[in-house]
Amino acid sequence: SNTPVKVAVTGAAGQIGYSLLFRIASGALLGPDTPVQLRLLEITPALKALEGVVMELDDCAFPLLAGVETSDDANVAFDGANLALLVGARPRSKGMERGDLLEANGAIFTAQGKALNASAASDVRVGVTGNPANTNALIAMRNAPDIPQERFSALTRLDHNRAISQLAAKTGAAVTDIKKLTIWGNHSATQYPDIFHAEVGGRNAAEVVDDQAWVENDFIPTVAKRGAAIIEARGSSSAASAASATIDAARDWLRGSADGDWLSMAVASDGSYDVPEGIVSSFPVTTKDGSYEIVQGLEINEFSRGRIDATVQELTDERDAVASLGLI
Ligand code: NAX
Repeated sequence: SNTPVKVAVTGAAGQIGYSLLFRIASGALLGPDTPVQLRLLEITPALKALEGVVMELDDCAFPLLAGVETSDDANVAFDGANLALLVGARPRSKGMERGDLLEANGAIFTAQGKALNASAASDVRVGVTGNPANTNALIAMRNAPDIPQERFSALTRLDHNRAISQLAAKTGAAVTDIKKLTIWGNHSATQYPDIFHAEVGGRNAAEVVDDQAWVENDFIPTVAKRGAAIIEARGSSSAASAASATIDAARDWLRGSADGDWLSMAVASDGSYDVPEGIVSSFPVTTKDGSYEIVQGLEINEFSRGRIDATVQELTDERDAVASLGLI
């Protein structure tokens, strides 16, 4: 029999959810032969809006959609989940300090970590999109002691895809010609998109570009500030592209990265590249059958070292802040 894969999505009535759910239900995540059951979590005041989204899912008559459950209880939504996409989070509101934001999200991700620990399937993979994504993933991981920490990741695939698009435009290449790009560190303005190991049509990208000023003054800030540019243009934050990256990341994690290429994923550091063990930081990874491996042995030049150290410093500061709040 073809048992449906249970995919839990939090924040399902939000903007990203409105794009994400329909693509999962259409087969973009698990392929054309795998039925999917959606298990949707929202806060109580958003359950009515979520019912409207479910009506639209019904109205698509997706052949692969084997059912939709909704709840405002994480233990119900995560029950038996094989994949949990944690999209819902508390946005920063006016006048909110960084510490307040970490605390508000800490409450959400401690509870969801505990619920995953208690209710999810034994093969669960957890992808965190909701911001601050790296630290939210760290909190969920540390509150789910029975789930191996390699089952948690935070989304830097949108940054990765943005960087591929910018590099393709600069070099006149197709996006499919760009390989081995890396996002290091935090999904924040300090992230470091690294082209020194990337390839454009099989040639070293930094040599093809041959313009360090462009890398420093144009490429890196454009990728790192893309989210703000989209808010400025669209009047709301990136949603369809964030949903698309959430799908790409989960699909490649479960089904594997391409030969001769790698991906960017924020995962628990094992100390590789002198990133302190335990923080959730973005690395170059290869994936296969739901597991990842951090790409080893890359030579890090002085410029990259400084950028990696800066974004990692921000992550250790966030880790220290949530530790002092008792969240991990
Ligand atoms: P929305 O505000 O449209 O939707 C968020 C939804 O989450 C809301 O419906 C809300 O009710 C729900 N929610 C809040 N607390 C919840 C809880 N405890 N349990 C379940 N649901 C809860 O935001 P949207 O634009 O969809 O963005 C969602 C998150 O993705 C935000 O944190 C956003 O900052 C983050 N992003 C992360 C990106 C990344 O690359 N990692 C890029 C896009 C996006 O900015």
